[in-house]
Amino acid sequence: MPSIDVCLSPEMLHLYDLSGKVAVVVDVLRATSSMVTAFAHGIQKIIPVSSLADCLALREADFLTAAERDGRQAEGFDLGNSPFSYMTSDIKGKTLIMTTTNGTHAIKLSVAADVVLTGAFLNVGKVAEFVQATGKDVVVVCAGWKGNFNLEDTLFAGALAERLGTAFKPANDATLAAQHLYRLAQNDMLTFLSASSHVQRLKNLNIVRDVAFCLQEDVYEVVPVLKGDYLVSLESIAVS
Ligand code: 3SL
Repeated sequence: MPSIDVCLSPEMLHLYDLSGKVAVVVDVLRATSSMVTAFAHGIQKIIPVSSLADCLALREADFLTAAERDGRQAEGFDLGNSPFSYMTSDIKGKTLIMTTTNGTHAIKLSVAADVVLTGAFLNVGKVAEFVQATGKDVVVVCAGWKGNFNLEDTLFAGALAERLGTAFKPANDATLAAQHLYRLAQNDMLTFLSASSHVQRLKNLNIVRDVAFCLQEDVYEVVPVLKGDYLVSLESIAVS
């Protein structure tokens, strides 16, 4: 039986062997939620990069750039990290180069996996379907915050474990803890997370509506998957 494991922070990734497995990278607030939203609105490719310098260096005519640091849009880039900025037909067919404080870095750190995809509450059902179809062991890589644990990514891991049900065995206590937390939180995740550090940080920046949006389950049916250096939607690979 395949297993589901949870890496609670990218700092712990050295303890995990990703080879032969599916890595589901999650940064609920807000990087992977924005990526899922962008694919749902027709973006063609997202190139995740770790640094602002790489984001600028890879820029080409017609590419969009997105950069966030400490919750704010970095100066000199087209977009920040709010899912609402990707709800436009202007992004259709475009390539986006994106760097965020934690999310894009966690993706770069997960490339040893057989398959790397990005998950969020917004697409958790589709992620579960895909993972189930592979039959491979899965590791949820929580982006956290600057190497630290965060609650919202752990809740996503719990939600995914719940969706996978008894067909996947919990690999260790991190999975069990994530499931317990998700069961406690699922009826009102917004209240459950109200004192959490990143929700507080976003509140201080007046970014409250993003939090409520990102905590909704199964809004979109897209699954961003890493193909070489960039993410595409799984559906586009299946069609081509
Ligand atoms: O850390 C990240 O990658 C971001 O998602 C953080 S924020 O929500 O844009 O502040």
